[in-house]
Amino acid sequence: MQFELMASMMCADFGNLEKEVKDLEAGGIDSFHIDIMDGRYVPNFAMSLNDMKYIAKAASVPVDVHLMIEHPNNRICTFLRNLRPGDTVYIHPEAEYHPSTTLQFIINAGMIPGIAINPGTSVETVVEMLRIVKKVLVMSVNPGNAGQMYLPYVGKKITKLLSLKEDMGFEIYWDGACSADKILEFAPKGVKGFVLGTTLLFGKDKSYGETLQNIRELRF
Ligand code: S6P
Ligand code: MG
Repeated sequence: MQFELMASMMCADFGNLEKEVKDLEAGGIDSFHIDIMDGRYVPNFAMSLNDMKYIAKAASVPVDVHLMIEHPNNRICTFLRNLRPGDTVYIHPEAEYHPSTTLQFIINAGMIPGIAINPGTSVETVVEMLRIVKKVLVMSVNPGNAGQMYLPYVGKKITKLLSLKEDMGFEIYWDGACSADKILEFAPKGVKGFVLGTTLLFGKDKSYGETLQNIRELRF
C-alpha cells in the first residue's frame, strides 16, 4: 500500500541535526515536517525560520512546513523564498483574516498549498478552501506540542474529509500521536500520509531505517 511518511523534526536531536537529516533520508523518509511556532497562535516555540532553512538546504527530499503562526500572510514571502517548488506549506485558516489570499501566495510561488485543521475546527468552516488546497493536514492532537494523546473524535472528521477528497481534489495527511494502529486503520481508507514524531519514530531503540521499514511492511 502506498502512503507517505514524514518526520516531525521538532522531535529530532538538534545537537546532530545534519546527521538526523541524513539518517532519516537513508532510512527512507519521504519528507521533513517542520513545525514553525510563534508563541502566540500556539503557546510554544518549536522551530523557526533558520531551522527550516537549515533542514531545507541539508535535505534532498521535500520539506513540509506547518505554520502555526498568527497572520502568516504578513511573513509568508520570508518562508517561501527559502523553499523549493514541490515543498508544501500549510497554514491554519483561523490564524488569518483572508486565508485564501495567503494560499494564493503559496500557489504563485510554486509550492503545494495546504491547510491544517485543528481538532476543534469543523470541516464546514473550511469547506470553501478545500477546492483551493492540494493537501489537508488533520491535527489529531491540539497544535503546539509533540508527545500528546490522540483525540478520538477526530476520526469522524477524517471520514467526512475522505468523502469529499475526490470531488474537491485534495489529499489527507495525519498529524499528531501517529501510531501503527492508526496507519493500519486509516491508510487503507485513503489517508495519504502520516507525520511521525515521538509516538512511532523518535527516541526509540531502533534505527530510523528499521522503524520506517517496519511501518512499510505493516500487514493491511
Ligand atoms: C504539533 C505538531 C506535530 C507534532 C507531532 C509529533 O503541534 O504540529 O507535528 O510535532 O504530533 O508527533 P507525536 O507522535 O509526538 O505526537
Ligand atoms: Mg505539525
